Amino acid sequence: MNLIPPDTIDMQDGELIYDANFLNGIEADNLLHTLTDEVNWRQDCIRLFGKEHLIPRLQCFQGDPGISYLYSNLKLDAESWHPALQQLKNRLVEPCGTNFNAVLLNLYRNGQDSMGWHSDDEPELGQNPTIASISLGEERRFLLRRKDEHNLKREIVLQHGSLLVMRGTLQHFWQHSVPRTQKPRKPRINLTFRHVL
Ligand SMILES: O=C(O)CCC(=O)C(=O)O
Ligand SMILES: [Mn+2]
Repeated sequence: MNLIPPDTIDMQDGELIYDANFLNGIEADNLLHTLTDEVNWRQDCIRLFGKEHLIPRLQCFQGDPGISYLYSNLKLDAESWHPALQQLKNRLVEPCGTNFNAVLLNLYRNGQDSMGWHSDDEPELGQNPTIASISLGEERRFLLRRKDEHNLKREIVLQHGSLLVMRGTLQHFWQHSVPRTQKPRKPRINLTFRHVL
């Protein structure tokens, strides 16, 4: 897909807006290195069908004091904001029209790290959440498929420094994923800013 930023992708239900150059190259490089070194990255376990599994990536949840998020049966209590992310959050208010109070950080160490099909539809995100997703580092494929018609798909290659906004009824009708790949891939960090009720 070749998009001129920022662009709205036709989704039928829900809105998807992509800005390939939200951060300039230097900002994106600096943020990638700072977060790689300074975030308390952890590999959590989730319980699926009674079995414990290590999630295939590292993560960290940050936000305002007292916020927690129940995600795949895993309760994440927000750590305090990294100052760089608090600043970034403030820059998102205008383009997104929302104030975020938390961010989920994911570190995909290589092509084997991934995120399976899901929607960001936890009750604590409210009815029609706006989610702002910033990508840093290696480009990875971000796929969407309709819940009622899995063959109907969209694909975006999320670039270093890009912003993808998901909003409206998108999470009701679409799932998204970051598939694993056999190709060698350098690390990638993704930040999803959310408003947790
Ligand atoms: O890494 C990505 O681009 C997607 C992350 C995601 O879907 C999530 O954190 O819920
Ligand atoms: Mn998601």
